[in-house]
Amino acid sequence: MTNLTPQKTVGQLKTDLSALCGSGATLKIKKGTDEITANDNEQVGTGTELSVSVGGAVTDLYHLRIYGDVNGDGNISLNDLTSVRDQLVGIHTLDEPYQGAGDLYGEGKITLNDLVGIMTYVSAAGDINQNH
Ligand SMILES: [Ca+2]
Ligand SMILES: [Ca+2]
Repeated sequence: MTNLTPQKTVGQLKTDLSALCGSGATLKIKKGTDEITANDNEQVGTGTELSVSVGGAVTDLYHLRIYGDVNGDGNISLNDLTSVRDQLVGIHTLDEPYQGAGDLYGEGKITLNDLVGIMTYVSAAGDINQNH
Protein backbone atom coordinates (compact mmCIF):
# COMPACT_ATOMS: atom_id res chain seq x y z
CA MET A 1 0.00 0.00 0.00
CA THR A 2 1.52 3.30 -1.11
CA ASN A 3 0.33 6.89 -1.63
CA LEU A 4 0.70 7.62 2.08
CA THR A 5 2.04 10.82 3.52
CA PRO A 6 4.97 10.72 5.94
CA GLN A 7 4.25 11.25 9.66
CA LYS A 8 0.85 9.63 9.43
CA THR A 9 -0.54 8.27 12.71
CA VAL A 10 -2.64 5.21 13.47
CA GLY A 11 -5.60 7.51 14.12
CA GLN A 12 -5.26 9.23 10.75
CA LEU A 13 -4.89 5.90 8.98
CA LYS A 14 -8.08 4.64 10.63
CA THR A 15 -9.91 7.80 9.54
CA ASP A 16 -8.62 7.36 5.98
CA LEU A 17 -9.84 3.79 5.93
CA SER A 18 -13.11 4.30 7.77
CA ALA A 19 -15.12 3.71 4.58
CA LEU A 20 -13.42 0.33 4.21
CA CYS A 21 -14.22 -0.65 7.77
CA GLY A 22 -17.77 0.62 7.90
CA SER A 23 -19.16 -2.63 6.57
CA GLY A 24 -18.52 -4.86 9.57
CA ALA A 25 -14.83 -5.21 8.83
CA THR A 26 -12.20 -5.00 11.55
CA LEU A 27 -8.92 -3.21 11.02
CA LYS A 28 -5.77 -4.41 12.75
CA ILE A 29 -2.50 -2.49 12.57
CA LYS A 30 0.81 -4.11 13.51
CA LYS A 31 4.32 -2.76 13.70
CA GLY A 32 6.71 -5.67 13.84
CA THR A 33 5.07 -8.07 16.29
CA ASP A 34 3.29 -5.36 18.27
CA GLU A 35 -0.33 -4.57 17.62
CA ILE A 36 -0.73 -0.79 17.60
CA THR A 37 -4.35 -0.54 16.46
CA ALA A 38 -5.39 1.26 19.62
CA ASN A 39 -2.42 3.65 19.79
CA ASP A 40 -3.94 6.50 17.80
CA ASN A 41 -0.92 8.79 18.23
CA GLU A 42 1.70 6.29 17.11
CA GLN A 43 3.17 6.90 13.67
CA VAL A 44 2.88 4.24 11.04
CA GLY A 45 5.74 3.70 8.61
CA THR A 46 7.24 1.44 6.02
CA GLY A 47 6.61 -2.17 6.98
CA THR A 48 3.61 -1.46 9.20
CA GLU A 49 1.13 -4.26 8.59
CA LEU A 50 -2.50 -3.60 8.03
CA SER A 51 -5.04 -6.38 8.01
CA VAL A 52 -8.74 -6.20 7.38
CA SER A 53 -10.90 -9.01 8.65
CA VAL A 54 -14.55 -9.81 8.35
CA GLY A 55 -16.09 -12.30 10.77
CA GLY A 56 -12.67 -13.24 12.14
CA ALA A 57 -11.16 -14.11 8.76
CA VAL A 58 -8.51 -11.86 7.25
CA THR A 59 -9.75 -10.62 3.88
CA ASP A 60 -6.98 -8.18 3.02
CA LEU A 61 -3.40 -7.82 4.18
CA TYR A 62 -1.22 -4.85 3.30
CA HIS A 63 2.25 -3.67 4.15
CA LEU A 64 2.65 0.07 4.12
CA ARG A 65 5.40 1.70 2.12
CA ILE A 66 6.41 5.31 2.55
CA TYR A 67 9.05 6.14 -0.03
CA GLY A 68 12.10 7.53 1.74
CA ASP A 69 11.25 5.95 5.09
CA VAL A 70 13.67 3.03 5.14
CA ASN A 71 13.68 2.44 8.91
CA GLY A 72 9.91 2.27 9.33
CA ASP A 73 9.44 5.04 11.88
CA GLY A 74 7.16 7.01 9.57
CA ASN A 75 9.50 9.98 9.19
CA ILE A 76 11.82 10.73 6.32
CA SER A 77 14.87 11.98 8.13
CA LEU A 78 18.64 11.96 8.40
CA ASN A 79 18.51 8.40 9.72
CA ASP A 80 16.97 7.25 6.45
CA LEU A 81 19.52 9.25 4.49
CA THR A 82 22.32 7.52 6.41
CA SER A 83 20.87 4.05 5.78
CA VAL A 84 20.54 4.67 2.05
CA ARG A 85 24.07 6.07 1.90
CA ASP A 86 25.37 2.99 3.77
CA GLN A 87 23.64 0.76 1.26
CA LEU A 88 25.18 2.68 -1.65
CA VAL A 89 28.71 2.38 -0.28
CA GLY A 90 28.18 -1.26 0.64
CA ILE A 91 28.33 -0.99 4.44
CA HIS A 92 24.82 -2.26 4.95
CA THR A 93 22.10 -3.89 2.87
CA LEU A 94 18.47 -3.01 3.42
CA ASP A 95 15.93 -5.83 3.54
CA GLU A 96 12.47 -5.67 2.04
CA PRO A 97 10.19 -3.81 2.44
CA TYR A 98 12.72 -1.14 3.44
CA GLN A 99 14.80 -1.62 0.31
CA GLY A 100 11.71 -0.90 -1.82
CA ALA A 101 10.95 2.21 0.21
CA GLY A 102 14.43 3.51 -0.53
CA ASP A 103 13.89 3.05 -4.25
CA LEU A 104 12.05 6.34 -4.66
CA TYR A 105 11.60 6.12 -8.39
CA GLY A 106 10.71 2.45 -8.55
CA GLU A 107 13.32 1.29 -11.02
CA GLY A 108 14.22 -1.70 -8.88
CA LYS A 109 17.38 -0.55 -7.16
CA ILE A 110 18.78 2.11 -4.89
CA THR A 111 21.05 4.53 -6.70
CA LEU A 112 22.56 7.94 -6.13
CA ASN A 113 19.33 9.48 -7.45
CA ASP A 114 17.41 7.99 -4.54
CA LEU A 115 19.95 9.37 -2.09
CA VAL A 116 19.65 12.81 -3.69
CA GLY A 117 15.85 12.55 -3.53
CA ILE A 118 15.90 11.87 0.22
CA MET A 119 18.51 14.58 0.75
CA THR A 120 16.30 17.06 -1.12
CA TYR A 121 13.33 16.11 1.06
CA VAL A 122 15.27 16.26 4.32
CA SER A 123 16.59 19.71 3.44
CA ALA A 124 12.99 20.78 2.66
CA ALA A 125 13.93 21.59 -0.93
CA GLY A 126 11.50 19.15 -2.54
CA ASP A 127 8.90 16.46 -2.02
CA ILE A 128 8.93 12.72 -2.62
CA ASN A 129 6.23 11.32 -4.88
CA GLN A 130 4.36 8.70 -2.82
CA ASN A 131 1.86 7.88 -5.53
CA HIS A 132 3.36 4.96 -7.43
CA1 LIG B 1 12.38 6.91 8.72
CA1 LIG C 1 15.90 3.93 -7.40
